[in-house]
Amino acid sequence: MKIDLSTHVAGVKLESYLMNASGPKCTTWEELHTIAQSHSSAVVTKSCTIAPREGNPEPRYQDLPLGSIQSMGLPNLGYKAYLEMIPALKALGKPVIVSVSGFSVEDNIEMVTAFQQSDVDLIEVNFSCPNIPGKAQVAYDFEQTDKALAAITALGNKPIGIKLAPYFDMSHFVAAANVIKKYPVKFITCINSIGNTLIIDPYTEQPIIKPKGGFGGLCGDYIKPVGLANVRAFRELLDDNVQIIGVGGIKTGIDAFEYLLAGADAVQIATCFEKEGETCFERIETELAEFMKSKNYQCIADAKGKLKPL
Ligand code: RRO
Repeated sequence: MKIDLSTHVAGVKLESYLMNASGPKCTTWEELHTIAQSHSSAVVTKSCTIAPREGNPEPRYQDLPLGSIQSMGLPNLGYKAYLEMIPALKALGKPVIVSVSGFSVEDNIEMVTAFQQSDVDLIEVNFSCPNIPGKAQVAYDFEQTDKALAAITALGNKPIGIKLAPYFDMSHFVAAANVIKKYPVKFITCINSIGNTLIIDPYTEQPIIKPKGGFGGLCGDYIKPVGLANVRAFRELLDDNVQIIGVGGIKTGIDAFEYLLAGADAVQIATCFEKEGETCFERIETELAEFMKSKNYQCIADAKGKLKPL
């Protein structure tokens, strides 16, 4: 029996539960084309800004034994380049999800308005980049999140979702969920990297990345328990008409299955894609299907959100 891994996010059908995350290897046309040719069920673009950006000084990314740390600083081609790529990307046959990350509400209004008029399938607004010197993460400021959502959810009919920072306190899950509930947010993506962590090389006595004195976003295995908790908490707090995309430390089919139990409608892969390349999508898909088969689950809905009480 073939396991059906198809799913829906904000009314968009995805042929499988797995896609790339905004972040690694999704900045240029060549990279996005590679994702479209892989088993990723959608093409998600690198977060864009109004103007093109080189990003932070290097070294700004380092592999770690259980993941990575990075402070890329939003290197991207500028939103107009992604706007122009959309017809060709769509022609490759998969849903396209654009990620936008303005430095102000006005920036986000300009970009969301433009993408609302495009052929993109979903718009993910990034409220949680931790790596811009002097800029706070919107997702940690609930008043700012409220104002931003009021503005960007009123610009058209294309589904809007938001990429959230990891939260670590139950009161913050409740506060974030209460703001989200006020607006037609169709999906949330959680979590972004754990921001402002520090890895020190004791031999050189230096940080291992350069920007912000070494402070950067922690990714990969280290953050999976945080990602699972965020997906679980929001699944319990939000109505079922808000889909949840899980991200954080997924590198095997069993990791993906854990996110499914927590309540994710789909998952995104960042660090594993960075390290392994685009073959990871097919590998993880096969592993997930095999694990579900071993448990007699036939489709995503059979296990979604079905974490059992202990
Ligand atoms: O580019 C980055 O430094 C970056 C972004 Br926009 C983000 O949302 N999360 C992250 O860990 N890095």
